[in-house]
Amino acid sequence: LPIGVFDSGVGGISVLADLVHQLPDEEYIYFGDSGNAPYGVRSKDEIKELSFNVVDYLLNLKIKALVVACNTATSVAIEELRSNLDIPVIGMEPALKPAIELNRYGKIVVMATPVTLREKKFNDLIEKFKHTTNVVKMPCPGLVEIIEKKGKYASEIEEYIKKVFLPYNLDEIGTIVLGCTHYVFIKDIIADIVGENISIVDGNLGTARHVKHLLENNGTLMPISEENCKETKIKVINSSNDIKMVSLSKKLIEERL
Ligand code: DGN
Repeated sequence: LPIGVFDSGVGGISVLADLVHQLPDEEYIYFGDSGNAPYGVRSKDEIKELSFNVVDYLLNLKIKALVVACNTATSVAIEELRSNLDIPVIGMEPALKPAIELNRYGKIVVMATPVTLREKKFNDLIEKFKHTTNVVKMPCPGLVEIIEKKGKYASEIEEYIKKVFLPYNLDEIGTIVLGCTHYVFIKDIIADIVGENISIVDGNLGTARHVKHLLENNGTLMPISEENCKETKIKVINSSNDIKMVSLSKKLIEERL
């Protein structure tokens, strides 16, 4: 059976890329709920309802594991999803731990949707590391919307990123955590603006490794094939019929392979 992956839009494709890279012999169904994006400014109840709708759809197609490739949906719905499903459910977590492990001088800035930064899940995570670090929350309302837009968006993103970093002295920042799967697509733009002295980390690889580990443990991991030219089977579904998602997924997956 395939692994189901979902996000409010294109963001989770960045997670899919790492999954395919780690587990090329699996099959995948990706559901991007662009028709209802962004989730990050909605109420908790709405996000839960939308998430359950997508998950029901994926379960009907039969999947062996669910990856919630969205930090926002993970923050509000992961526990309920876990208790309602009898397959492994893997969510996202802003990569605070990897950022701390980098052990760089300076602040750790976590960029994410307002919901992710406000929810208990993230605040529990900060609490866990409160003695070791200096974490700055940087909510980025509206950024997902720009990334979801069709066509070129680089200049709009540049303007946005410059504006959110304006109140900060870049010399005091050591690491930036991309706590939203959409932001992985604009990593290069962020890097150009903040400069090479700041590290930028995301949680995608951690999630992909976690999926591998869980499937290994429950005996449903596809055996890794000898020849690595086998093509991974990926089905992409989009609730707003956006072809950008299909072309993006092809591009990103090729890049990571
Ligand atoms: N990719 C989602 C996340 O990781 O939070 C974005 C959520 C949204 O739609 N705002």
